[in-house]
Amino acid sequence: MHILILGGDGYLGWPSAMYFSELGYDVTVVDNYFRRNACTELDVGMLYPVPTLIERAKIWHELTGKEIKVVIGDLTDPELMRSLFKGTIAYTWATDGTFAGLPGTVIHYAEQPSAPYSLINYKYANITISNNLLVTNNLMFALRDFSRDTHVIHIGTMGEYGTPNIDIEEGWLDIEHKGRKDKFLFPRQASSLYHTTKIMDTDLMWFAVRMWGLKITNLMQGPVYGIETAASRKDDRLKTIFNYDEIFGTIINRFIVQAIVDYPLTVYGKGGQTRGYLNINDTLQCVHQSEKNLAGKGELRIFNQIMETFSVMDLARMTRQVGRKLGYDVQIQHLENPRKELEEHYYNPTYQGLLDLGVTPHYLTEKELEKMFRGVEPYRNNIRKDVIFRGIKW
Ligand code: USQ
Repeated sequence: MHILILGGDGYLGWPSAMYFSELGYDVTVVDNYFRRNACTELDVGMLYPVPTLIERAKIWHELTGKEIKVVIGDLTDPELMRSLFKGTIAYTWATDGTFAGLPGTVIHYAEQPSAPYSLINYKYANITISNNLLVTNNLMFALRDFSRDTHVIHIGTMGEYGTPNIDIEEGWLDIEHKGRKDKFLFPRQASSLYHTTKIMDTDLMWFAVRMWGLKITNLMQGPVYGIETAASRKDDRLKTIFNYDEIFGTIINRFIVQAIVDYPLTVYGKGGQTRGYLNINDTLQCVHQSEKNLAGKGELRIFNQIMETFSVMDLARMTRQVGRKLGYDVQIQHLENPRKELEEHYYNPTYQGLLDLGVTPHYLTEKELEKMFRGVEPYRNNIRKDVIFRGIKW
């Protein structure tokens, strides 16, 4: 019952830590504050200040009596990664400093997650490539050398597939070629450098599964939205990092913030770009079900982690409708698209695997959108219009 969360300070990492701790798991989180430091360096603003990971673990301990052990450190350093499995790790904060033991599951969120960040210039491209690939490779070798039975849950992205003109399967595709059949990873064609590093992650993990019999679940996630989880309702200081800027904010979270400050909704190009979306609470469910029903030895299991699909214009219209009901004068603007992507395309992904494991979807209803407006409103005075759109070009 020991879960190790790499990237435990992030938008999904911290809510996952509280979720599993609440369920009675022993949880260790590792983070080097990459996201926070990048937000400071790029001056992107955040909806509200968030206590450090150590402060949050202490608050959690005071409120629940449960301990989330914290390691502050950079997982691109192979020795740090290896120490988490060798038992030589010194915790940065823990009430009990003895080694928590080999983890049954590692959840790997420790990646630079933003497509625009990866395309600011060659420097940010290189940071994205080196961070994401080194962390994944360090994890693969640490498991090979110390803990081949640990199950890995890696957060991949639907963006690995791009927008092909055929149905998207869950990770794999059966091919018949010149009368012979085989199964291959579904063709990947990412439209950002960040998404390309996720393709390379998948290839590193597939190699490790074939060579060393590791057990890996790769969750191909779409853009996540939401601000509250059950655990964060205990205390505002436990709320997750919430970005609404062009670099780290994802579209639904951005649109809600824009509507609240009368900033016309930033639809890039025609707005026919269609993606699969999910609520942050469903990410937690998906990760939990993947943890309970683990991948087999020598298996790279892939699920598409989305609950429904929308176009950018669908989202803009829904936000406008709910915003207007709440008294906001929401306008929609079509900006020249800073990205290179199809603005009208076929999109038909399969996403049955996680539902079959028992995940119950929360859909993006008007009520859900209204809850998000209510969650953001108290912080409206913190919202900076200057970070909403800067136009980072692909
Ligand atoms: N978009 C707009 N206006 C905006 C922001 C985005 O029209 O103000 C459009 C984008 O052009 C894109 C779509 O909305 O077509 C989604 O953009 P996004 O910024 O919400 O998401 P994306 O850059 O694709 O990346 C996010 C997460 C990433 C995750 C990915 C899943 O940051 O970590 O991997 O969603 S997916 O999109 O399925 O690849």
